[in-house]
Amino acid sequence: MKPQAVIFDLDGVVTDTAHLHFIAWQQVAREIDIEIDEQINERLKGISRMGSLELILRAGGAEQRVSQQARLRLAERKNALYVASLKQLSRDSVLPGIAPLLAELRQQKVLVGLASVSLNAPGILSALGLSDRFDFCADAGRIKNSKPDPEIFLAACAGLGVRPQNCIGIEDAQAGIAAINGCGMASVGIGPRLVDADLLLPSTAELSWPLLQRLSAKTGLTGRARPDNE
Ligand code: B16
Ligand code: MG
Repeated sequence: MKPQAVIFDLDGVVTDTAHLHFIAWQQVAREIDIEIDEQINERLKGISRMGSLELILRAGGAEQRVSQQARLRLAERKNALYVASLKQLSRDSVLPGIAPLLAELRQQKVLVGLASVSLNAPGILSALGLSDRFDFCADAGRIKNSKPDPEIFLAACAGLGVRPQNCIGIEDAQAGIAAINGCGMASVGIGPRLVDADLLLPSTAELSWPLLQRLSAKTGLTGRARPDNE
């Protein structure tokens, strides 16, 4: 049994940009006297830009004192810092195991999708030299709800023309695992602190086509219930 498609998260799965998000948010948060730590950063993974800012303001008890206009300026400033830091990305920034897996999936005629809520995803894929490796990238600009809502994964499935129940999703964030499970795909979690994934791996280096095939057989892929009316 093989999946119709494998759908990848970007930050933390294809490349490690989570620490670049963190450095940019840390700098912006300090400007409004908020200190953020790695624990907060963990909660920002898979959450949209404005959603991340709201979480930071809440954590710093600053929701009341920062106006909507100031929030937009802070989000813009964070993005400018983040985009500047993306200049350091190159083909060498692709995480271990990803390039061989993408090549194997193409050889196996399994479709490849991207489900990132980052508005910078197209630029990042291009910097990594991977733009032509994905059959469809969901457009984060058209998504109303970021992860844990399944919307971005459902958009990737729709763009690829596949049923979620026949696909595997790969994520490094707990919110992302919830999104994958929520649309009935089989889930692969990358990293030490995740729970609830059908397959948990310590890092992307352990990803392989035989493992994904085994996961397809184990989950039966089509045997999952979907919460909506499909
Ligand atoms: P941007 P993913 C997410 O990407 C990041 O995990 C999250 O930390 C970030 O806030 C979000 O993208 C939005 O990114 O500000 O570039 O639009 O994990 O879904 O690939
Ligand atoms: Mg991620």
